Amino acid sequence: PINRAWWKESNVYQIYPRSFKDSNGDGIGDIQGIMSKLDYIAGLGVNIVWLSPFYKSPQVDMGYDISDYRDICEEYGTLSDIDELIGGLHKRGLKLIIDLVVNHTSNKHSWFQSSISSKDSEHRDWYIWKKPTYAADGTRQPPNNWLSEFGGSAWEYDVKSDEYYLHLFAKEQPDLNWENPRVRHAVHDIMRFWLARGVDGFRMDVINYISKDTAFPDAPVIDPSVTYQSGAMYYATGPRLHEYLQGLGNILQEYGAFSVGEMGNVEDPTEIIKAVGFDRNELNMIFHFEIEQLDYCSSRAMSAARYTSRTWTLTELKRIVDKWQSFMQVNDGWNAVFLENHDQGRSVSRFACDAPPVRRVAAKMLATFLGFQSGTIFVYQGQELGLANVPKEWGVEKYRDIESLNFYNGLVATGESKEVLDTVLREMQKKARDNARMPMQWDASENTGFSTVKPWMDVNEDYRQWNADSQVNDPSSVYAYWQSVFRLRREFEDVLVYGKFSLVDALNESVFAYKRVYGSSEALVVTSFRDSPVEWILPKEYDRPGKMLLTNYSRNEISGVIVLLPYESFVYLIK
Ligand code: TEU
Ligand code: CA
Repeated sequence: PINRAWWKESNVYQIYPRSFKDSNGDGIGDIQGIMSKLDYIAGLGVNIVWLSPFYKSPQVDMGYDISDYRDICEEYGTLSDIDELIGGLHKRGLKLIIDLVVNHTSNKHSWFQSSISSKDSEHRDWYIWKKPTYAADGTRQPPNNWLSEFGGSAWEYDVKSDEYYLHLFAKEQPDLNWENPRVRHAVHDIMRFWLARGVDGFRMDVINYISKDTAFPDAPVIDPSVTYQSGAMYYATGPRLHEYLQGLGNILQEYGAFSVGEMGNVEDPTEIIKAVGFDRNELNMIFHFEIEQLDYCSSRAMSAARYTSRTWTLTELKRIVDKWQSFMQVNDGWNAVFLENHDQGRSVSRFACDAPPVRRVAAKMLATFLGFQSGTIFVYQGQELGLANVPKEWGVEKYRDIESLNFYNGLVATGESKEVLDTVLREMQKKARDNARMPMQWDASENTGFSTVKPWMDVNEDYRQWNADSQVNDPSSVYAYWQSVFRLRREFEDVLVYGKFSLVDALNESVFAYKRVYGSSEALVVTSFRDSPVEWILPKEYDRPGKMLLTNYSRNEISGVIVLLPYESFVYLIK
């Protein structure tokens, strides 16, 4: 029998503070803005809110570059606003988890300021400093060939000390040296600081990157057309990862806190199960990125992979979903199930279709696909409304994110043709992180009710049709559909939360069907990923009386050969 836990029965709503709601008319989302929307969030039926970084930050990477872990970015509010938020959520029975970004800090953090000030600084070895290497002709080079996730070398040279520091992300995000026990203690203290304040747990940013292979070997050349290469195999599951995670796990346990770790680029699933196994005392669950990378080109690295097109098939998606669902079941782990976050394109645009006639059913289909899997379901702000990617006409000047801009501007700098640049822009419109970062669409008024002034990032022009105000009281809306998903998960908890997952009709390239089984109850989930009708032969064992729990058209019965309408989906409970 499966181990039950409150966090397995929970579902999460992610808020990106800069883009959620502006309360004071400066065009930037803030904590009081979130306060004004707590009933909206509670109304959706989630149990946990995950708030992306709100700490003091130069905002080079939108708050994932933290300069003070114990204070709030002035644009977002004050510490007492956070206290108020915790109280407001708890009053409504919701928990708050916050982002723990401790693979790196901002270069403006006092630790780094001290570290870079002198080789003798007490914080020097809080970061990863290495001597240069030299080419045959004597030119100075970085310690190895690792590529930064935001382009260029992962090492930045410091003239004063003639050493390089490691930054797996922007050069303004130096990596902490977890080998140093003082660093680990400092992180533990930060966790205690927030847990004592009342937060209920953490989403841990790139937490699998904290232990690096201390030999820092050169990465193999996967893409010969570029100088720097992904070194992920030397830091995605480093030698001391689980030791460090257990250190974090001890504190989580002390407080009974929730944890979800972001774990991209992990090759070996046994490493994952060590991180999330029920009795391991590390993390509750992790995010993997295999679905998000379905439409990335795997022969390139980082941004180049993201912005090179790749077509995918439904059976590939099935293989990935089945792999993780089965894997966790067999190993007593637990999945974090998601399609969207602040780093990804909108799912309806990317995995289905956002064209007007089908957008609503397509968004509901994806809610069905996602919402009945085994795992804790994560919904990103706006996903519950079926919000879409940036308009196709947007030029590069409308984008704000360092990841896509560095990549695009790098191509401009090397003199790439207009044709190449246009291709990249087309891929950005599908997959750039900014797709998820436009202001949340609250109503049909100017600036979509997000702000009284022009927001920090342009709103999506479709906001007059697509906004929360028009959906919350409409039983046929995407929002209402998500409400049903969460209600059904509660109502049929045994089968929909704890039931065993398996694929149905696994080789079908148009229909993603699966079942959940618990004792004698069984739920059949059927979703069509096609924009035209498809015939689907109902497997004989489902040609039995049952109950339609949810449908995105108006189907009541199923039997024989079913003609599934474009993006049709349903959940059928067998009696
Ligand atoms: O993201 C880590 C990361 O690698 C993503 O940028 C990437 O898009 C994903 O793994 C898919 O390949 C986290 C944060 O979510 C992101 O916003 C930060 O920029 C990054 O860490 C650095 O803190
Ligand atoms: Ca504001």
